[in-house]
Amino acid sequence: MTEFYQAAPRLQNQYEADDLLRSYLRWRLPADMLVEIEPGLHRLGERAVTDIAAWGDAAEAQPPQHVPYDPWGRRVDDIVVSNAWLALDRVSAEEGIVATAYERRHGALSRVHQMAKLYLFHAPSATYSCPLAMGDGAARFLEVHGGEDGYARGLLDHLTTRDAGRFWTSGQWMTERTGGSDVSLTSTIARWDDEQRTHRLWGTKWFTSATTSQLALALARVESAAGTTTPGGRGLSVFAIELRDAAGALRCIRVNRLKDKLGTRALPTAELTLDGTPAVLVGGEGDGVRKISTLFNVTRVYNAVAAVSGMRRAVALARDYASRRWAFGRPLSEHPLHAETLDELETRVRASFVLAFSAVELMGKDECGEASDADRARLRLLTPIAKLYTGKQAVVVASEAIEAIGGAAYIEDTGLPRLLRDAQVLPIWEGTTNVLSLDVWRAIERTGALELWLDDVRDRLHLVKGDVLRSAAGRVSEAADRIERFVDEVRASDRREANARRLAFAIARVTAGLGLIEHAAWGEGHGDPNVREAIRFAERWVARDLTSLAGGLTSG
Ligand code: MFK
Repeated sequence: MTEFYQAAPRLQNQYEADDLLRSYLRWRLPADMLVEIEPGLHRLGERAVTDIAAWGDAAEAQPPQHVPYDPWGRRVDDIVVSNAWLALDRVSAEEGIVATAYERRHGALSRVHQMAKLYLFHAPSATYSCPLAMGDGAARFLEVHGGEDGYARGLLDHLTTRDAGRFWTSGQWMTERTGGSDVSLTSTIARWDDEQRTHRLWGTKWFTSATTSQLALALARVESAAGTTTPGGRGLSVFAIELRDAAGALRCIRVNRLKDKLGTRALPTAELTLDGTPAVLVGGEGDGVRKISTLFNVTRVYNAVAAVSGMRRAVALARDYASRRWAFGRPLSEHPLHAETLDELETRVRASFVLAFSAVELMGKDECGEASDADRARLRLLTPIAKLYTGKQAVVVASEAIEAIGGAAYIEDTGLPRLLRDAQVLPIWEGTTNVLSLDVWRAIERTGALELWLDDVRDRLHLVKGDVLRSAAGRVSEAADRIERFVDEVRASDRREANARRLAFAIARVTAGLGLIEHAAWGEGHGDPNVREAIRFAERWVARDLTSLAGGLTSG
């Protein structure tokens, strides 16, 4: 009798296997643009299961090491990373994972193209997407706040090139021991060095991801000649730091230690002491929190796309495994309850995808000067919403996908536990769910974003055709009405903070429902090959996630 060995889950080309991504791109992009960019997406989809995946696995297996001293006792603070991590840097430059957004070959839709690349790249990359996110955010910061300054332009060029030899990523040094969420407590000081004609920074940065980046944007408090500083977020300014000198040595920066994290183990995250680090003020003095929000709004959208990318991979693995694993006389995929579980996961992936890409589309318009005031307000609203909602979904989906595979997925050398470990950071960094829920209120109260969002939802629902989808659109409309009444109730009771998360989740669910229905309606009107699935999952979302919302949103 031959012994039984279970076949492992396997992945195909992740572009070709992703019906939703392909159908979404057919929907949103002009046909000639799609023809032009598809070969690159096919290639990246293949690399996502071959060389990039192999480098990601190797980088995970060989995490970064901190070498504080050289053999002769000199403090060097080397961070030794694997060759695989370096290869991921090279490939991300060559594939234009950041550059595509700044070349703007297709105007505002370049962002959609670039985020489609990120979506394929993130999951197998051992979170190399993190330095890319911060580099992209820094690039956008320099575009917006750097003006025509030659120094800022030079940095921007490094961050957005496809030339691997010149390509830089960036850190985002905000978090200090006093806290991650309350950035206004930042205590790093910037003093002007008149002799060297530069600022120098003194302080401790507590959570600096990707310390191998060449650049960082850091918050610090400028000290006056009299030795005084201005407290709060308004007293902060943004500084560009080039981390290393020409010989590769850190410039007045000490690495206290690398963080021992639950996940993202290939990513060198450090605690740093800034000990007179030369730094260039960018964007003028003061109002640092507001200014650096240009950066973190980009990384928040990255976070959302990365969350969907991780979910897609988890579900693809669980689905493949369900066809290979037999139990009780048939493949798992043929057990109705297992199939139902996978459908539930697919629904969450799809809803998260359309939500994340609704923010991506608005971001592209904003960057290309094509956004109206209403678009900008909706972007301001949907950025934290997309981030917070998809971050939470990513953990749920990874956990359920691991359970669907079973005990093997709990075993380290299958590589599958990483799905869950790496998902857990997504609701934490770049603003936790609660902090972002409060940011949603900030957007609503300061920009009138809710009313503009409601107008947009209602206008778009009117355009949905087809009997089946009209009825689903009616449910979305009821849920939107319910949100409007809920906000009135919350404002009247002045319990904004306690209700912030409920509101944010409700807006996320309606935005996702609208996107799923619009996509399905487009598919119906254009005979898209994936229309049946698009309708099925849109209806499922509306029936399950929106029907309860219309009746069940009560303020606490
Ligand atoms: C794969 C994906 C990888 C992603 C990369 C991950 C790398 C990981 C690195 C990190 O995690 S870095 C740490 C990230 N930390 C955060 O995201 C901080 C979370 N905390 C917040 O977001 C707080 O809401 C905030 C620090 C912004 C609160 O600060 P304040 O000073 O109490 O806020 P305030 O006074 O409300 O806002 C100051 C100004 O900024 C206001 O403008 P005005 O002065 O004109 O009134 C705000 O409107 C503006 N502002 C705040 N948030 C904004 C914003 N503007 C636009 N967009 C926003 N999101």
